[in-house]
Amino acid sequence: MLYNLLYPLKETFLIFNLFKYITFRTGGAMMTAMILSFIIGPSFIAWLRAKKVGQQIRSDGPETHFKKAGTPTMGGLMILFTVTLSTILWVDVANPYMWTVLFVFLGYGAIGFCDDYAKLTRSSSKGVPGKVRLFLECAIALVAVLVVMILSGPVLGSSLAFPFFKNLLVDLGWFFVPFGLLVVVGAANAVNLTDGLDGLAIGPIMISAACFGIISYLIGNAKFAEYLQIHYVKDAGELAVFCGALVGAGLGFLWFNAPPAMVFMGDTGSLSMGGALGAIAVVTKHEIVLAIIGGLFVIETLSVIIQVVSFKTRGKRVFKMAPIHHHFEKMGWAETQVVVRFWIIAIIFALIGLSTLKLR
Ligand code: 57M
Repeated sequence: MLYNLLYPLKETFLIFNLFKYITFRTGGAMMTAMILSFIIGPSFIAWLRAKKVGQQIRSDGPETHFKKAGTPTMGGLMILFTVTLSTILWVDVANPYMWTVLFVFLGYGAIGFCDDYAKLTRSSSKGVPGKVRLFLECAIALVAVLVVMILSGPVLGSSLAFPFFKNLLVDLGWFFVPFGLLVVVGAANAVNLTDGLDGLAIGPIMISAACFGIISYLIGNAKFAEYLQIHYVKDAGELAVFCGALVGAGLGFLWFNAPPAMVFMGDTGSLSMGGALGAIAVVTKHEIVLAIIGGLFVIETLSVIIQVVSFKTRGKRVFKMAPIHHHFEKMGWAETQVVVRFWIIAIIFALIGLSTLKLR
């Protein structure tokens, strides 16, 4: 919004020329979201406490988690607020991709909120029925994927890009619709499964958001895209501003979610941020790279699939408990040890993912 209001006045106030630069506005969005989180965080958590928005802890989980009962959840509401406000403040509000990603972010946030709210009011770990949740997630993703396909135009809109190959695009036609759905819904649920230890999810979310900030910026710049021999997506650069806001809000949230956590993000946070990352991957044609950068989320999801399949078919567990972070807790690793080591793995995945930009 500041761009739309102030940049036209650049002839009179030279300094407003700065608003032309996506990098400057990304930094602005990041700082705004972070500072806002630090300011509102304490009173927001106090408000959640007053409303008794406390987490139910499953009795079949690791014993170390029992003491976490009553920790305020739905901290994702703070993330939704700070990211949305900072993005709208710093982005070019005429950019359609930004609204599409924001639609997924807020839509998935609303689904997560209903789920968290249902769990609280029913005082159990069962929220919105799984099928209803999946239907709503697919409906929102469908709208977003169709809009992206229209905005990107024929061929590019329905094509899948391959990392490590120069400008290799395979046109999936209408099959791109279910594929895009899988990316958005899958990303949201993978992040959701990962969010089971203090700080575990938000670290890799910030790492992925930072990587996708860089990717969006390069993809949306014709010169950089040509130099790197990656496909150019006009207007996608503005998504860097959203990614910057996500990193800023993530840092602010981590301040309060650092062990021992004062607040959990809830499904409100995990579904919204996961869904948004999926939507950004679809816009930037970096769906496969999302699976690399978000490799930790993929491992967490695979551990659940392997565990459930093994248990149902052989009656035996592969892991002491799934998702895999619980397995390491059960092996005796301290919670912070699991978290920091998983962050290290997430950083390694992110570096491999980013290298695909150059290694072609
Ligand atoms: C969300 N939610 C956390 C918090 C957070 C199919 C099955 C594997 C599904 C899976 C599941 O339900 N996953 C989704 C996991 C929960 O956190 C809340 O949920 C939000 C995220 N959606 O923001 O509001 C608990 O996680 C801990 N936590 C922290 N710090 C944080 O910053 O310590 C969360 C955030 C919180 C808190 O204890 O209560 C969760 O884990 O429930 N189910 C599971 O993950 C369960 N696994 C399981 O049943 N495995 C079986 C299956 C696969 C066969 C097995 O291995 O045998 C575990 N969940 C729990 N205990 N709580 C089992 C043990």
